[in-house]
Amino acid sequence: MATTYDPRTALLVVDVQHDFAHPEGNLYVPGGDEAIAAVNREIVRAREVGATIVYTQDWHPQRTPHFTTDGGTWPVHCVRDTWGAQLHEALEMIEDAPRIYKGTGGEDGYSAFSVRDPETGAEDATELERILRERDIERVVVVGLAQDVCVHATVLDAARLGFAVEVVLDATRPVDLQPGDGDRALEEMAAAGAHAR
Ligand code: VGL
Ligand code: ZN
Repeated sequence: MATTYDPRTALLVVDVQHDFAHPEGNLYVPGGDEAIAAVNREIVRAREVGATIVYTQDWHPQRTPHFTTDGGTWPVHCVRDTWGAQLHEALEMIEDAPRIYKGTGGEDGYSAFSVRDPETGAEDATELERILRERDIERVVVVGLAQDVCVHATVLDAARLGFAVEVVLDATRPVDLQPGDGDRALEEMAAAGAHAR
């Protein structure tokens, strides 16, 4: 059954950026480009009934311990103000929708709700929770990339913060850095109370 929307639901469109969603991107998530049509379908549905739509972007400085070049986990990706960091050109854009930039200070920005210093482990909140509370949001639908990284982290934070959570499976794809990461992420999200559709 299709996901439903209402004014107390927010659609979180996670990191549909060239580096993840374009085959020439630096950290291409397999099938990421194929998920965009499904993401757009959700955006249109959410828009029709006045649900809140929030776009997130991974937005890194050139040097950060998030990148393998500085001892981290990931190839260089989503460096702020580059093509790779732009939202994919095929993504349906809603004017005036809030945008959340994460990782801007060199932190890991996996969850749309929080960032984490990879060296000290210190966590800090993004503006997302405040935006959702201001609008009386009680439920979030999460789509975008990558299912086993930023979608996963966002879903777990949303559940922890007390939001009802749904993930739309055809509108996300795992990066599967280790085989099975995508499936493990699905299990953890389900265990946290999120519903997959
Ligand atoms: C992401 C790996 C590194 C994501 C961000 O958006 O899922 N993945 N940084
Ligand atoms: Zn990143």
